[in-house]
Order: sequence, then structure tokens, then C-alpha cells
Amino acid sequence: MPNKIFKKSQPKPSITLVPSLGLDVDDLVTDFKRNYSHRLGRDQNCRSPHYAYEALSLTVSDRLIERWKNTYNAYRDQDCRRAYYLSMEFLMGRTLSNAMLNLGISDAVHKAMHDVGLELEELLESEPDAGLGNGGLGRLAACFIDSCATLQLPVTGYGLRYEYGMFTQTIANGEQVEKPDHWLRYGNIWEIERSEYAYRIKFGGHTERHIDENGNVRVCWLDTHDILAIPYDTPVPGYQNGTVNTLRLWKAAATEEFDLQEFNAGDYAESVAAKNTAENITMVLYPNDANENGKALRLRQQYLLASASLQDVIAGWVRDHGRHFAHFAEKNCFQLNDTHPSIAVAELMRLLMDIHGLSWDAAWKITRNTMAYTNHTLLPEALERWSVGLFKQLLPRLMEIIFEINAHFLAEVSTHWPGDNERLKRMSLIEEGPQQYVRMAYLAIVGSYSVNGVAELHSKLLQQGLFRDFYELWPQKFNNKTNGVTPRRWLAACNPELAELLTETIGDGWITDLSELQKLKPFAEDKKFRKRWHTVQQEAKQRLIDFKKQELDVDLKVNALFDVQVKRIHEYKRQLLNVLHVIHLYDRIKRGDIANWTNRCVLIGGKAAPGYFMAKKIIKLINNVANVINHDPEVGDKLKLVFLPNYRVSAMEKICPGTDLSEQISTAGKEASGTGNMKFMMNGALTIGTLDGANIEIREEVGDDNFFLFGLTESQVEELRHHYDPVSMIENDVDLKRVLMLLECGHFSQFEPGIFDAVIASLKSPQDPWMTVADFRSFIDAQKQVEKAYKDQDRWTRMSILNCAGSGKFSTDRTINEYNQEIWKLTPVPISHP
Ligand code: B1H
Repeated sequence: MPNKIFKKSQPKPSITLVPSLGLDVDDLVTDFKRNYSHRLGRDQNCRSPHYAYEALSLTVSDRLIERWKNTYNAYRDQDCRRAYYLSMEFLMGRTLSNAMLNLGISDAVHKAMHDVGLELEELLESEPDAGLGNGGLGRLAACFIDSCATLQLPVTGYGLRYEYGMFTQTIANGEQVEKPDHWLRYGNIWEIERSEYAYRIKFGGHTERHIDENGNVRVCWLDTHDILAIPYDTPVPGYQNGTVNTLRLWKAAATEEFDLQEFNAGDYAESVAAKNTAENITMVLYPNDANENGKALRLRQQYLLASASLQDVIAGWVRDHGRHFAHFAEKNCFQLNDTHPSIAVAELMRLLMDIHGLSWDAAWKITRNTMAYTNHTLLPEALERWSVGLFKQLLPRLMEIIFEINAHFLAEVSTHWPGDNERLKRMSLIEEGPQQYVRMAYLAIVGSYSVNGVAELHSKLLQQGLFRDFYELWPQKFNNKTNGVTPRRWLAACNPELAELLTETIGDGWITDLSELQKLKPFAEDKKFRKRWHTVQQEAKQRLIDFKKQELDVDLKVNALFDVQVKRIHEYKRQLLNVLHVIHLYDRIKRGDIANWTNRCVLIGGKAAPGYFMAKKIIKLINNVANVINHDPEVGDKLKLVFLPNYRVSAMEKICPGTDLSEQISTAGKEASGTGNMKFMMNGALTIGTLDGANIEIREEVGDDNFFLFGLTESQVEELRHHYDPVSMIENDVDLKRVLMLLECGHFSQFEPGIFDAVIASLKSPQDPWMTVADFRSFIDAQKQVEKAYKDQDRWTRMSILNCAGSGKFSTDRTINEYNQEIWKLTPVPISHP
């Protein structure tokens, strides 16, 4: 929709020339007071910290707007090549403190709030998390857009504005209870609705072929039930560089004539209900991290994201270049965050052919040169397949296009491997059988010029296993981009005391060049420095204790080893192995085997997909074991087990600075990368881990001596599968045998007989894909090494410093530079700023 207020021919009005807002304490105080009393209409009688949070957020957000417009205009004026990050999830967490940090006004705001008599900490705590993601994949998207802005790359994030984010987890009788997360209930001051950029999204209907004025066949998609996609923009500030990029999230809304149709048919109630159907599309985030899926509503969500985002980019293109697409691929690229938005491949074809009249070949050339696909998992249950029947019904035109892509593609395969019908069947975008399915990963590979995994091992396994046929056909498409995390949120903001010590010691260059942390290495040998490091770590542990004290009734002590595993609950992540170790420690205490004991607090947190039976059982088991251990006076401070409810981004910001030991214990070959492992390392935690995902690279960076390695390798796991015999392994290990006895005799399930039968059975099954029992002995031995190391606090601190010093590789600044150099090829755009 064109902007009708400012006609192109007229001179531009001068209302845009407003003086910049000041960044000093007085200006902040003035604006805060004005926002609080005039914008929000509150005064000193208002008791809720929420409005002070809002007034401060408005004050800070006003200071981003000018930079935001500058950035937007610079990209448009320079007509630069741009990238778009398409993701069903952006797990942003909180915005205010990050915006303060990136604007460089944290200290001034602190002082301003002090001057008006408010506790900044309390305001920050009243901001709800934007939990628009499940876990690693969604948080990665959030870290990526932070790094893109910091590197001044013209990258826009496109996602969905779910009304309800990731559910809130509470625990009742040891079990997970899900509560809806209505994060928008009190409004969201960080977003700006831009109804002027709304698009229509088609669903249902049928297709017809017509001959157009040039004698070409044009396909029309008719009798559709359309909905509107309305964009909401959130600013994404770079670190103190004037750049403010955009995260654009789509909300579904009913079209007006959609209501009218029903209304004219005389059914008012039907028309209101229909409106609901439309608006339901972006109502809720699916909480199924790497789990089976297949709901029509989810496919609608995916198509809404793909179609609205592509229409938006194309509308911008047509505005600036007219309807000429010859140079479109030179100026645009789309990074697909897993297969969830991969229907974009077919949608771009549709828009270019059906709307803009390009030929198949021209459209295909553009598509294949603009799409890039990132794979995040090898787990078969997480590989997306959509039933052809559902696809045809919901998106008939898209299904036709996918069939045609497949026909062209299979012809290419036949030329490459004449007569190899097995291979054709394996590689087809359509899985044949009693029901046909669309293999979304294959659609993404065929339609992209780049395919990457998210850690070295993962990318290797993609090439040698899952996507082997495709790798043989197009080896040049495949590459690795090891994940990272943003050091702004995950070190500078969440651990200010450590950040200050770092800056005092090696300067502040590390904030935008994390490899500078290398300079810490020599300080690991400095006794005085170690003492300071240790003090900072202990204080962070105390803060974690204080923070949790309100909700937990256990007494944790700072001098115990804080042993932490926080992540989604999934069998492959093996929270069960962690519990087996805890039970073993408990058994040792009960047997009196406590010479040279190291006190330990084991903290476990994470959400289970609501329909994932085993994951929910594991949560129940953790809570039951905790209940027994924490109430046993004989155990006392020697061992505590705590389940941390409602793990989320803002919780991790408090957890990772206070962690000594990071548990990264997945079955080798199953965790694509992991990113929690990186946050812990950056904050000075030591890792106990398997050779899986990015753990391998973490160990490479920090050295074998500073990493507690255990467990089978990926190839050993695969080899053992053929003759795995957990029952005899249990029989031959006295410690493990005792642990299983405790489980089986109901020691942790009194009055709840049999509730852990399924868990016990899975451990003992020769078919257990996660081979928990196989790694038990090796895990226990590595944990013994941990205890020994922790006993020598000076040695531990040295290792802690070296872990932080070695974490430079795991900044998303490094990851994004690699994406840019090898896939996107964008030029940074400097933005002038005050
Ligand atoms: C990851 C997912 C995922 N991999 C399906 N796959 C989803 C799959 O809603 N769904 O249907 C949602 C998420 N998430 C994670 O990505 C990997 O398990 C981690 O190892 C990795 O670090 C992370 C980021 O690359």
C-alpha cells in the first residue's frame, strides 16, 4: 500500500527533522517522568513496578527510533544486497537491558532510576520474556540478529507474532503442568504495528489455467479463503554503532470481505467464528522441540510466514526497481532456519510466475540463487514431512509447484545416475507409500544454493549420512557453520561483575571481538588474579541462590560444586544419565563411602513437550529423587538435587554466571550443536561432556586438560547398536546395579507404585537408542575427576579462566561473519550516529 501522505513530487516536509534525544542522566530522568505521568497516566500512588518498566522502556525505545530510521534509509538509499532470516522462532527473552547496553546508556539509566528513587533491578524483572521459541534453534535466531546488527549487516528477521509464547511450566506433585504464556497481556511497548505493509495470504480453493495476452499459460489460484498478515516491527540495535535492524513478526487477521461474505449469507455468528479461524493462525507457538508434528494449523503458520515475508521483500523490490527481476538474486538472499519456512522455495516460484509472469526457468534460477538452508537436527522424528493430501487441500497451487520441481529434479538425477531407480526413490521430494508425503528437507536442499549444518560433526554426519545422495550430486552446496551465542547478552549483560574484571584486565575489545579473550590466558597463572576470579564466581553463585530462594525451599551453599543441566527435556540429552549419577552419589553417602567428599548441588531445569510421555516421566523422577535426597538429614549439605521450574532465557541469564560444571551429556551423534554449552563456557564453567555437537570444538579450543570427557564416540555408538546388552552391563557394574535396585524397589516412588516402570524398561532395553547404560561407568569416572579437580580450588579457578579465555570462537559474531563471507556476501553498511 503506497504512502499517500507524502507525495513523491512534493518537497519532503520537515517534520522528520527532530533533534536527537539526549543520552545523559538528566534527559533520561525528564523523559522517564513525562512518559510515566503523561503517556501512562500514573503517579506516585501507583504500586506496580510494571508501569515504571514501561515508562523506562518508552524512554529507551524513543532513543532507538531515530537510529532505526537512519538504518532503514541507508539500506534503501544504497540499494545494498540484503539478507532475510526466515524463522518460525525468535526466542528473544527480554529487551530493555539489552537495548540499554547496546545504546551505551546502562550506567546513565542506573543513575537516573536511582535519582527518581527506583530500583532498576526490580523494573527489569517485571519485563516478560518474549518466549517465541522452543530452545536452541529459536535462541540462535535471536543471537544471530544481534550479531548482524553489531556487524552492521543489512539483515532483517522475519517470524511470527505468536499471541502465546512457550508455555509457562509449573510443577505440581513433581509433575509438569503447562500454563498459557499470554506475554502480550499488558501490551508490548517495543513493537510498532505497520498495517500499511499488510499482505493477503491464500488458503484452500483450486487452480485454473488461462492464456494471457502474450499467449502464455498463467495459473490462477481461485476461490481461496484469504487472511491478512499484519507486520509488527521490533528494533534490533547493534552494539554502540548506530545500526538498528528490524525484526518483523506477522500476525494473522481476518480480511474484511471474508467477514462480509459470511455476513451477507445471513449468518452473523458464522462470520465471527470465521474471523477467529483466521486469527487463530498466529495464536500459539507449537511447543514441540524436535518432536513429531503434522497439524494443519502448523502448516498454515509456515505458509503465512513464507508468503508474507516473500511478498514483503518483492513489494520492496518492485517499489525500487519496478517489475524487473533480472537482478533480484544479486540483491537478495533468504536463510531458512531449518525446514520450517522451506515452503518459501515453492512460494517464491509461485509469486514470480503467477503474479509477476516469469517463466519457470527464470523463476527457478532466481529461487535457486536466493535460498539457503540450515539443518539443525539429524533425529528422524524431527524431519518434517507433510502429507500430500493435506498439502493439496490447504495449498493446492504450492503442491502443483512442488510436483513440478520434483519432476525437473528427478530428471536431473536420472541424467547423473542413469537407470538407478533406487536412488530416484530415495531422493524424490515425495515419499511414496500408503500415504504420500512431501519431504521438506529435500525441497529445501533442491531449492537452495547452500546447505549447512551447525557444528563440524553435525555437518559431517549430514554429508555422510542423512543427505549423502545430495552431497554426491552437489558437494559444493554443503558447508558447516558452527553455532555461537552473542557475548553481549551472554557475558556483558548477564555477568556484569565478570565483564568488569575482564575489561579491567584486557580492555573492552572482547565485547565485539571475542577472540580477544585469549589475552586472559597468561592471567590464569597469576595467583592474585585467580583470587579475584574466584570471588566473582562465588558472588554469582550467591546471587543465583538468592534468586531461587524465593521459590525453592532448599538451602544451597556457595562452597558446594554447582553442577547444572538446563535445556529441553529429551531422552537424547540424557537427563536420565545425570539422575543415575545423583542416585549413585546418594547411595555412596548412605553406604558411608564419603572419604574426600565434594559437596555438590545438582540443578536440572527444562521443559518437556506436552505430549512427550517419557520426558514428563523424567521430570517426575528428578523431583521424586530430589524429594528423598533433600529431606534426608544424613545427606545434608553433601548433596542437593533441585529441579528449576520454568527454564527460559531470563532464567539462564542468572544461571550461567553461577555455574561451576556444565552438563553436556547427550548420546554422541544426536545433539546437532548445543548452544547452552557455549554460554556456560563463556562464563567460566567447566564442561563434562561427550564428543557430540559443538562440545568437540569446545574441547579443541580449551584443551583436553580443561574438559571432562566421557562416553562412546558417535561411531562406537553406531557399532554397539548391533549387540547392545544393557542388562548384562548392569549385572557387571556393582554401582549401577545398586542404582537400578533403588529405582526398582520403589525407593523414589513410595505410595506411587510402578510410576517409573517405563523409565526403567527403557534403560534396560537393547533397543534403547540413547544407550544411557553404556555410558554410565565412564560418566561416573569423569565425575570423580571433577570432584578431584574441584577439591583443589586454585586448580579449578585456573581451568575456569582458561575456559572463558578459550570461548572466543563461540561468539555469533564469528558465526555470522562466516555466513556472510561464504553464503550471504553482504557489505557492512556504516550508519552515522551521534
Ligand atoms: C534444534 C530443533 C527443532 N534442532 C523442530 N531442531 C521444532 C526442531 O517446533 N519444531 O517442530 C523446533 C526445533 N531444534 C536445535 O537447534 C538442536 O537440537 C541443537 O543441538 C542446536 O544447538 C540448535 C541450534 O542450532
